[in-house]
Amino acid sequence: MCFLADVAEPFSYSRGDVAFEREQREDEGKHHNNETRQQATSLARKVGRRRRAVPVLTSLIALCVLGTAIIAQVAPASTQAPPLPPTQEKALKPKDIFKECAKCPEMVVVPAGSFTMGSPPSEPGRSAEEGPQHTVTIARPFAVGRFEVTFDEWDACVADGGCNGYKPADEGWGRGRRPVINVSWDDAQTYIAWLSKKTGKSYRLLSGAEYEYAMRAGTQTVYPWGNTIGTNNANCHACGSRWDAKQTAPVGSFAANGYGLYDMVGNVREWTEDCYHDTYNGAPTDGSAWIEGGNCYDRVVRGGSFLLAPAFLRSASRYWFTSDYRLRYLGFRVARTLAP
Ligand SMILES: [Ca+2]
Repeated sequence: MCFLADVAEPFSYSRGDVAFEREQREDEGKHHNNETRQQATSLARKVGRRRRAVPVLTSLIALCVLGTAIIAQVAPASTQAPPLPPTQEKALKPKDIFKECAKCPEMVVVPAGSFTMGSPPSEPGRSAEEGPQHTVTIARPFAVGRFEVTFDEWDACVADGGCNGYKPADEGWGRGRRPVINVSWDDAQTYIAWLSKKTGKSYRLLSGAEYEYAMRAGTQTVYPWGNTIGTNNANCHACGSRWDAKQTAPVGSFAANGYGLYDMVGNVREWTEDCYHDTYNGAPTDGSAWIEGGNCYDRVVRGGSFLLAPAFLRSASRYWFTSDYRLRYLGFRVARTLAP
């Protein structure tokens, strides 16, 4: 068993500790990267060069061959995993998995349902902002990223001309299947805009309520797997994993929760759509993002990270960061509303 007080945690802090945030920001935030924006037009230029290389009056057969070559180069991203046709979208069942372009995030269908959001006053490690507990009912299934958005997925956005050409630093831990880090809430919105445009579907962040609902996956325990942190269930400061307090783990390195979602607990903290409110008084009860009446300069983050003590990984735990913070333990995953 592992409690917050047991952990000699260099990065532990008091909730609302603005000094900590400032310190973190100075230490590791704002990795403004001036790398040149990758040109998504490179393929078009290749095609253009090929066109110029073909003699003007060669046979129709040669033109057909060229056309086929162009299609072969352009097609894969859109044909390997096309956006879901409406009939297939309507037929989706909970736990079904889909993705809508070759390098788009895998999405899992989460069922409709109700849960108790927040924590009881008796829960060790909780804070006042986790109350009052209230019932939230999510009327319809929705889709949630199976994993945190990875560097591979982020870099595909940049290569395709999206994400403002921003290539976040990986801290020397590697890119690939590790979760993208050093991305602000504002950066996450650029990825979502690219993904939505590419697929023609409305991708978005999860609301805070959706995050907790999807993380709990039908449980009301402190963690999705029980009331203690256990061993090697996640990546945190004292989770018993090989990455604890050092770095991110490749996504999917731990068991999925009951809805088939990975790393909702730990690894990187994740941005949500919610603006920050210091209690749940007046919170929506339908799972929608809580924007009204809040401080939208600060956005709610969820799930804890590889640097944080187990108390911050509790299902009810939440925190916030200013929307332009870029931190080495902060990423995101995407969600999508499904057509009825
Ligand atoms: Ca996470």
